[in-house]
Amino acid sequence: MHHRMDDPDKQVLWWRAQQAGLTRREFLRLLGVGGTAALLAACGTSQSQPQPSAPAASAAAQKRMFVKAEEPLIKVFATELGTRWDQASEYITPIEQFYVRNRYASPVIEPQTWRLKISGDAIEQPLELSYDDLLNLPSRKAARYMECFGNGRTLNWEQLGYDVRGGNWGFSAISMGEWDYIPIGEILDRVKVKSSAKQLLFWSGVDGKDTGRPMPMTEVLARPDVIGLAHGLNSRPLHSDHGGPVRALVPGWGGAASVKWLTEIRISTQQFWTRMHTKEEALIGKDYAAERSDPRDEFLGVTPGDVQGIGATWLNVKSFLTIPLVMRTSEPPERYPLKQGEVPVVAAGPRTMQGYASSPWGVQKVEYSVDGGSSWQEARLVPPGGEEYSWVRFDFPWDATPGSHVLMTRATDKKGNTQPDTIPFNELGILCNVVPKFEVLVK
Ligand SMILES: Nc1nc2c(c(=O)[nH]1)N[C@H]1C(S)=C(S)[C@@H](COP(=O)(O)O)O[C@H]1N2
Ligand SMILES: [Mo]
Repeated sequence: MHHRMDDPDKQVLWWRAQQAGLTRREFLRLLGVGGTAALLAACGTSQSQPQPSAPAASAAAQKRMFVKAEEPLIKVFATELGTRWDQASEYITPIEQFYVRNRYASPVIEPQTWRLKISGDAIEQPLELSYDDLLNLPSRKAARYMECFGNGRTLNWEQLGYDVRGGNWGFSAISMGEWDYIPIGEILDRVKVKSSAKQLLFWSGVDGKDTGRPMPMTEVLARPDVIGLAHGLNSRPLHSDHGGPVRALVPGWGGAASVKWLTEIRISTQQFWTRMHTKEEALIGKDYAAERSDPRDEFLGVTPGDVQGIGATWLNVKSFLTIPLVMRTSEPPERYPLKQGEVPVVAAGPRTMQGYASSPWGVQKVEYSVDGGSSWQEARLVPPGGEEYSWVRFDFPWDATPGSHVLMTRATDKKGNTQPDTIPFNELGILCNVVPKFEVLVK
């Protein structure tokens, strides 16, 4: 059904082609007609792009985890790349800087072999779509942020003293994309969903055998135009690292709901349990009574014993400055701009501080404190943004005087939620949206 491009040289070529804005079809045509030389000519030959690995390297060493170049990003884990949020300034995150959260290596799937199967006991009309079939459906374009449930986990260790498990993302697991997507409503209309439908499962199983997660049908039906199947990112065919050729897009929910390399949708009268909403991406702790499974439910790669908490769904209101967080208690990831315990240094004098704030419901205001939380003022919101499912940039003037300072930001969303100073403990440290404290040394 799919084809993995295991040849690393071909992967690099495909990566280059995508950076150059070539479609998969153009890429294959050029490769077929003129070989590597024709392709490189079409892509240009920028030296900043990765070179094919040395032929002497072993097959295992050649296995690439990502299609795009890792170097511009922070390496949080072997399969996780974080955005350099301290360098961010744009509203739409460039693909080169867009965070990647994988459990396995990114598979490269050729659109012409890709199929989407829609089945289940709660539809009347099972359906199978090719890439062309999908692209023939009405498509929409929208700017939406993607955020991992683990974004901000660092604050558990650094500010709350909580001993949690998971990647040390800082604020590197949030990015803003401009997506082309087919609204899920288009699919639902065609398969004729029965009123008995209880859950919709987005499934891949292509990157590894156990990737996918369900949503309650009520949640899907509440937003048939917003939830969708994304095939484009930043006006290019969806990049392989971000789930190309097609991924689920569930704005407002943590990234885990937006299943990449989508191959299957199942709409069922029963409930599904997957790793991506039970032992991972779940609120687990004494403040969260675990969900209950039924023996008749379908367990995909997990057992009833893995249902340990509450599968995380909606994101919450957050904000951060474009300054690296000091990591004292936790160990900084690879290529993090600061060493453990190191404090960022800025020059004394008047300056403009910048940041980003996000919420599924849109950001209403951002307050800041430059005196460790004694006094607060309102920051200026920088258009565009601030609507539902989008982030917004903000800035404020600061006259930096020599010495140590703690800067804080506190966003309030359009639903009236304000970032708290603390949250109850959860084992995976997810959805940590406490008011962040940024230490800086002014010299
Ligand atoms: N098939 C598959 N889909 C997946 C994942 C994965 O590991 N496999 N990771 C999820 C998680 S946890 C997040 S945060 C988002 C990240 O999307 P991005 O890599 O495009 O930023 O993809 C989600 N979809
Ligand atoms: Mo995630």
